[in-house]
Amino acid sequence: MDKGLHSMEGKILKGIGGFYYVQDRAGAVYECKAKGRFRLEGIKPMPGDNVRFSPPSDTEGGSILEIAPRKNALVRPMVANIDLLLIIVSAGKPKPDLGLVDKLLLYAAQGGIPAAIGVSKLDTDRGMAEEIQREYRGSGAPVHCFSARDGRGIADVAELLRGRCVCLAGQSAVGKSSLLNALSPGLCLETGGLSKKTARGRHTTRFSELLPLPGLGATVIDTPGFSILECLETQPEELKEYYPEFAGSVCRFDGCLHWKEPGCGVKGRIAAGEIDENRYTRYTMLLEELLERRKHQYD
Ligand SMILES: Nc1nc2c(ncn2[C@@H]2O[C@H](COP(=O)(O)OP(=O)(O)OP(=O)(O)O)[C@@H](O)[C@H]2O)c(=O)[nH]1
Ligand SMILES: [Mg+2]
Ligand SMILES: [Zn+2]
Repeated sequence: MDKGLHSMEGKILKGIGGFYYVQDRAGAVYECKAKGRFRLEGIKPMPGDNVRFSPPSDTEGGSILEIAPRKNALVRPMVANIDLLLIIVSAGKPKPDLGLVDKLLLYAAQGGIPAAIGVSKLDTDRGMAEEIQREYRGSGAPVHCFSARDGRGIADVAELLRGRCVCLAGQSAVGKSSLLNALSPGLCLETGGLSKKTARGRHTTRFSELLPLPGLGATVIDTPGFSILECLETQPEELKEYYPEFAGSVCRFDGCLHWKEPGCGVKGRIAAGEIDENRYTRYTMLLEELLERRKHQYD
């Protein structure tokens, strides 16, 4: 128990080859190993974990002693205790994949993680940025438009991130790393062109890394986010619950999926301009995908 005397509290930034890099409140980083007991208990420390640790001394290496209960955890990228999933979509190139945005919103909601949408490259297509903002007005996720190139909207995104642990997600080349560089120029993250797809292997490292943004008291995790979608497990009947804009619609049938049923109140509200039609159309596509998947489960 004497170890407790020298123990400190911190957050795991990354793990590599059995070592964990733990940052204390003051910003210093310590190399630690996990106690064997964690392996016995089947617990693997992950980036984002809040831990109690004993720092390395002259005679002994650093050691993680205790892991605080996680409020949430993503599998890919592997990270715990996310305060916000920031979904980035480009107003210009690459062509916005709003179906992916919808799925990421669903993924965040299922994990109990608040989500926000960042529309990047505002400098290239203002009209498209405004269209995306319109489509997600009822989604419950705030939408922030910005340009890492000319700096517009960056201050608002900085406020959104302040003091939080934020996971970025979105298609390749939408400008996630460019955004982080604009927020914190000292990071010097590598950015690339649209053809960067071929270099994808470099991003799919097994280890997620939390990057501190000192000026904002925030930590961020920069990731090629599309891989986190493999584990979407939603029942078709539940899907509509994840669309706040549908709430309060009055349908003729109980349990209306807002799909092909007659007397569906959602469709009436689309006609009245209260629900965005494109977001609804993508809802039906996702619903059909989930129904199809279920059908094949029992084939
Ligand atoms: N016009 C314009 N181009 C931008 C902006 N932000 C980023 N870009 C360009 O978009 C390309 C991709 O940017 P990255 O920041 O590497 O994109 P990423 O999302 O990190 O891509 P991955 O790491 O592959 O997932 C680069 O050529 C950037 O210069 C912007 O606000 N406006
Ligand atoms: Mg990047
Ligand atoms: Zn309905």
